Amino acid sequence: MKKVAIIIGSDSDMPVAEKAYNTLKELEIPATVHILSAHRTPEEARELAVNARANGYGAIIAAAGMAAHLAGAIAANTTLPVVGIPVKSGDLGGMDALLSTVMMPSGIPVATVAIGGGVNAALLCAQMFAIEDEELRAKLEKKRADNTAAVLEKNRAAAERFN
Ligand code: RP5
Repeated sequence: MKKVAIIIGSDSDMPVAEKAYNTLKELEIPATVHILSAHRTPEEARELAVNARANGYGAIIAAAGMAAHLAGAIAANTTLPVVGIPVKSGDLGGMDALLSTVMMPSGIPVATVAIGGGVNAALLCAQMFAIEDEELRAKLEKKRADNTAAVLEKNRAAAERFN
């Protein structure tokens, strides 16, 4: 199976990377984590993106905060799908990173998830891989069914207590 590269702009973004990594692991999708910045290590970030397809990756998750150009800079150097995660960091609570990540000009797409949305970033990669992988599709369907059952159980408990 193809791998997913999770790139974070700083080690302070690690909690978001862990959410994505753990979700991918749960689905048995191979993933690697890299601390590379579009402004602090631009050459190394570019190199990862340029070589990602040849190195067995099928998608890249890029998470960064503040003036978050990491996902766009990675996307500029690969035609693999890039999922961007805006990270809450600094004085603007993640709005800065959200707008920087989501507002990509035409030609270089970044599929942006919610601020801190590590789980959804991983699930989006899994859903792309599952287009041609029946086993993975079944795992995703089971995960959704489990989530549904958990919510309905909470609903039953709430009804017992209040209704
Ligand atoms: C961004 O600036 C990083 O992605 C991080 O979210 C933010 C702050 O970085 P540190 O100062 O914590 O290294 O480049």
